[in-house]
Amino acid sequence: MDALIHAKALLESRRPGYSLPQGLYSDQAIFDLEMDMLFQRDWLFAGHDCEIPKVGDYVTYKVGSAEAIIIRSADGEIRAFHNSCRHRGSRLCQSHRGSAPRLVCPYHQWTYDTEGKLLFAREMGPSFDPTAHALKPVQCRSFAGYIFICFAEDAPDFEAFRAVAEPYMLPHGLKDAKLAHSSSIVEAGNWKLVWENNRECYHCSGSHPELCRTYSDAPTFTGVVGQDGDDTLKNHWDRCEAAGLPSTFQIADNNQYRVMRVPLNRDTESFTMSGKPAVSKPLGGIGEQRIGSMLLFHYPTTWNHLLRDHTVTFQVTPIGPKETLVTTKWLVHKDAVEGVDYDLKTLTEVWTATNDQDRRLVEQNQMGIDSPAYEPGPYSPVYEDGVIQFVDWYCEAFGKQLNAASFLAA
Ligand code: 3BY
Ligand code: FES
Ligand code: FE
Repeated sequence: MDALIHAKALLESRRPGYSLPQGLYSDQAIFDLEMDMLFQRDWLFAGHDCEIPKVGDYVTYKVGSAEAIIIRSADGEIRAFHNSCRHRGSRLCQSHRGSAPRLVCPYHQWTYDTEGKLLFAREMGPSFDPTAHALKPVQCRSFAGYIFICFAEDAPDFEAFRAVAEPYMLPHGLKDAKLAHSSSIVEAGNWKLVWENNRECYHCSGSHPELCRTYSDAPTFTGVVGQDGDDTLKNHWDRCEAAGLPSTFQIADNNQYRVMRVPLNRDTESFTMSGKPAVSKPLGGIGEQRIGSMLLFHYPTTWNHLLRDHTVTFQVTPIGPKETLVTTKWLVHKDAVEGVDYDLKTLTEVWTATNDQDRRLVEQNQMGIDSPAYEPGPYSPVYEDGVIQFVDWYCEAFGKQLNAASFLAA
């Protein structure tokens, strides 16, 4: 209860249009509440269909105390379960990815099928009912090659997001993708600082020489204000929509997600040093050239760039109040062959460099916020409206959960 009161007081003390009070970026108690009340109650991006193509392939995904096993079941469906054995609760899958026809608990070998049913439990006596000890399901949805899960039984609506995003994503053919490369970096900063940094390009010209070859730092491209009055965007949308690609700016009523297609600089086509495509066998078979990037974000776990030749996806996983895992995945056509259709360095070098530059920015931001001199500072209304929008979403979503919890506790 003390933590609840503390969190509410911090949220109430924040000044709109300003960075957050220090405690929201650094306190363990706040972090624990965020995991329980935000991350474990909302839809989270957990991976891609193409990472688990065969029956029994699985990945695990952990936020706070909750961990899911996301597995391809025998019927071809993707399902998710809590990674906790129904015997005495041991973690069942102990590596981040794997493949198994059955899930066998390492502790006493209770054995489950790919649909979570308990198949085998040794010497449990005549009254033992295996059907009462299936793995606990985690809600799971997959569309356009993306998997989202929700740990809460009363998950919020997912369909409105799907209805908006799916038409933008389907032309990119991610059901026929493969994972060309994945990178995981741990940034010594709060997860909200990772997001704040992502939601503006105010820092781009000073920090991202490689990315700036192809990605414009125009506030209308990264932010959420002024898109309809931007002729460059409008011309791009008109051309792409005429080619059958949904492109216009759309944002959720509750601010949680946004989609939009943006052009890349001049005649460039992909996030490479030359601006030329990195992959000669494009995803989705889109005929139109120079379609730029389809930008998708969904708070609190993912931002994405869907290009013509490949897709780059980003996953934000908080580890502690000052530690965040950022996982980047490069997806290419499943038949594209490394060394023939693409070169891995050419494909990955721009974002590998950009991620490292962003990691440093986030870490330095955290260190400065930890200073006794820190006080919340103003966001640029021109370049940082996307950050304001993120912070507003966070304060509203977290505040709502805190209010509901204190109502229940009263
Ligand atoms: O990944 C992105 O979309 C953002 C846009 C601006 C900064 N960052 C690179
Ligand atoms: Fe899993 Fe005992 S805890 S079999
Ligand atoms: Fe950046």
